[in-house]
Amino acid sequence: MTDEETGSEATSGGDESAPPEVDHESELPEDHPRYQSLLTRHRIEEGVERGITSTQGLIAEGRGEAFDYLLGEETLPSADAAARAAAAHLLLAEHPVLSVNGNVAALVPGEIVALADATGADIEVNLFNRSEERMAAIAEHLREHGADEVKGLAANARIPGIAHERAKVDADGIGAADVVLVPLEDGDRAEALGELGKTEIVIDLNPLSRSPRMAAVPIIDNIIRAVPNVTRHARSLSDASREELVRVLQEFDREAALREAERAIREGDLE
Ligand code: PTJ
Repeated sequence: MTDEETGSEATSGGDESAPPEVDHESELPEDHPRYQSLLTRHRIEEGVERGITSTQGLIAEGRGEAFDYLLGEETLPSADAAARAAAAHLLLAEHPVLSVNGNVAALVPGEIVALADATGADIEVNLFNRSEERMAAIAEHLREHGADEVKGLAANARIPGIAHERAKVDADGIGAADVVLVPLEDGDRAEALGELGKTEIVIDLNPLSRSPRMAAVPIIDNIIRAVPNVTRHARSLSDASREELVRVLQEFDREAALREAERAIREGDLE
């Protein structure tokens, strides 16, 4: 669509209508009041076009976006505290793993690589709608964004108690992990990973969803903001002693984080 067809007003700040279709995200107007939402939609759409994100991922994104709208598209102080606790868990872990699905790969590929670098975590692709083509496309996409090694393709271990494709993991990846970041998922795998004694960090905009409710650390925030925020905390905690990191974990209140997010969504002031 051209500017003439949409009217140039559409791209100016203050007008909340979507700007004309863009080929690259750098063309999105950063001063648009709904910039973050436009960026997210653009990345997800491109993810589907590139065979990275499933069409169901579009629906999941729409659901997340509604919650983010009610949160005012901002990181709550309780979500920031959760991001700090997540960083402490990842730094204390023997074998941390960041699990990546089609939405995560489309939305925050470079940011996941940066978090893995800051915490020494492995990156593993794990899909609900698993196909060899999508697995390969996501691994390639992550490598293009700087990942050295991407796990998940061997699929030589299974998580007990899961009937679907998400049960497939790498024995030396999620299979051997003590701490796993599990963003944007349903509750089945979160529950099964918990039963294996793994510590779970969940990023999900819905505080009522089963996966954040199962997690040791629920980060109720948009993944676009949450992953860079965990990385920022990991960098600032990189010289912290074991005792200091344990203190960060002890000070974090998961129930309060869930409660605060639910309160903000139900009672939020949408000025
Ligand atoms: O790539 P695949 O095949 O593994 O499939 C991935 C999807 C996301 C399609 C699959 O895991 C799925 O259907 O997930 P659900 O059950 O819709 O759950 C997704 C959760 O993520 C919902 O609670 C959404 O509110 C939340 N969510 C969506 N977008 C975001 C989000 N949370 C944080 N940031 C987002 N951008």
